[in-house]
Amino acid sequence: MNTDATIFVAGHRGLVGSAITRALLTQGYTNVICRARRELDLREQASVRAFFEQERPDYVFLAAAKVGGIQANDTYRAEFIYENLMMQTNIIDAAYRSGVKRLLFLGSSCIYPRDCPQPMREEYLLTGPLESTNEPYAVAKIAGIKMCEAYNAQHGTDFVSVMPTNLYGIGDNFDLETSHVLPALIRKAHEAKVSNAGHISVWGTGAPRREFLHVDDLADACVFVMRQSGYTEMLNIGSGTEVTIRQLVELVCDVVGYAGTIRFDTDKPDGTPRKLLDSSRINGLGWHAKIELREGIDETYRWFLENHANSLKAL
Ligand code: GFB
Repeated sequence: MNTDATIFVAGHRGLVGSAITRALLTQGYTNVICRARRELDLREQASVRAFFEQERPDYVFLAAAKVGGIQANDTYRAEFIYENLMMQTNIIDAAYRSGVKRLLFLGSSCIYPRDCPQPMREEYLLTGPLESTNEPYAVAKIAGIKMCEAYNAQHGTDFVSVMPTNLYGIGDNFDLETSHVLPALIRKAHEAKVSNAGHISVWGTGAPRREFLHVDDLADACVFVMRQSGYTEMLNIGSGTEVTIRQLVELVCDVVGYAGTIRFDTDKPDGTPRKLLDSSRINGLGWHAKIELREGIDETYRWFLENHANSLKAL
């Protein structure tokens, strides 16, 4: 991927797309193109085709997606399957038609069966039933992976899919209803500290285990994979660092400086009991995560303080 190649980052305002854009600019890529939602509705096939015909990008990072935490996935089931299928289908097909050199599709670790053997290897895809809270999202992501594979097989394209583990970092969504666990805990602990509240409420039992990866590590991995021209095997991208939700709350409270009580709200779902990726395939290609969990949470909290702490009501 030459530094003057035309690179389209779909979803450049999201957690992942903004991190990929930052990584590309930092690494000297000079021709990164992005479109705001009001300029290009990725759910509209004709608009997406016209955009690709006109701009003729060489490389595409497909990071546009409707995403959210366990509750958002479970509540907006129709939107999660419809919007993701539409956006990714339009982009993958338009990329083929306009002769894109290489496309990288962002999947998710929730594509693997709910009760998958751990750590989860790429070949465990479609070997068992999915977790119900995020099944519509997972089905859309599986369709994207299979579409890339089918286009490679029939049309000889160079499309690759990556499966990140649970992500966090700067640019995250801190809305308590729709966010993932890590930004939610940062906000809850911060608000409790500021208001001297005696406890914070955490969803579920605290027993589920999750692996967390800083989004800047993911962005670095995505650029790395994009450079592996001709490599089309699906790749897990994880940090190898797994914690229980209880351990995560304790870590976040420590970073934020909140010493109150933690209450578990067991009316809220736990979701998948454990989701640890086997990342040996990408590690074998020479990529490894670098950002430690504590260091990443500390940085994310500082970003939250600078960008959100004074305007929480507006979130
Ligand atoms: O991050 P999270 O929403 O994603 O939740 P999933 C992880 C765990 O943290 C669950 C618990 O067991 C939650 O019950 N949790 C505790 C909380 N307190 C909170 C809180 O205040 N907010 C949230 N959100 N969780 C999503 C999938 O699943 O992960 C998506 O629904 C996607 O499809 C994404 O794959 C990476 O790991 O459970």
